[in-house]
Amino acid sequence: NKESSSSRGALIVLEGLDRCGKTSQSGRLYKYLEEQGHSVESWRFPDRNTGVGQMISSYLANQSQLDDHAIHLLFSANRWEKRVSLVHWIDLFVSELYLSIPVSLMEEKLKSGTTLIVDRYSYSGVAFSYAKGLDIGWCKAPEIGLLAPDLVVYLDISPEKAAERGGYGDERYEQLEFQKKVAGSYLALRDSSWKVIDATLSIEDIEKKLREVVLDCMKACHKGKPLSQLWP
Ligand code: NYM
Repeated sequence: NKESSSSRGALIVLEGLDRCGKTSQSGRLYKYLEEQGHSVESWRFPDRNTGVGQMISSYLANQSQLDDHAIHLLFSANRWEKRVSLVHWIDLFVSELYLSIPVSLMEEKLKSGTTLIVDRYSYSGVAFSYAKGLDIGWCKAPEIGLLAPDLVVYLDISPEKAAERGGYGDERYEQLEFQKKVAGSYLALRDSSWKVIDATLSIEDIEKKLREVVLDCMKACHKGKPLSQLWP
């Protein structure tokens, strides 16, 4: 129908410390929205599938060393490369036939009505680098002009509680002392528009609260709330 074809999807971002439960909640939310018949995709940053993403992945696995500023810019570049398509068609050479397949990135998806649930975004970028001691203004600068989320949900857990959950892997940053600094960074970044959910509630209670704020936000976007850019 006319209304739904002209309405856009919502850009929903989930943030929080490592082990706060973001990834499982985004999976549950995705499943729910899809079952309700919404056009929805589940994204995450870093996106390790691109060339830049592979450099990030090897840095996180301690397989390469990079200056703190350099890795910060790579995380940001990884978001920029997913913002908007440079070319709308990619040519694939398959047994002497050229096939064209459309490539649609963040902006096109939202404009065509797809809601994106994104596990980490610019706030992670700033929070982790600021926790290392970089200047916060410098950290925010490369994110200027990226699409601003319509909703940021912060899954709130203390670093100590998150550490108790176990399962910190071997990746960089997954240590209690550093996570305490990251928690401080998030506090500095948070504003009143963020929806903060207590991440120590039961999985079902978190899921319920998350659905409520997300559905409200999707309604506002359907009604014509314009897309905007960082930092508002
Ligand atoms: N991280 C993630 C950053 O330091 N900057 C960023 O911009 C983003 C998106 O990467 N510990 C950090 C946070 C995580 C790590 O993320 C890997 P995940 O969600 O564990 O794949």
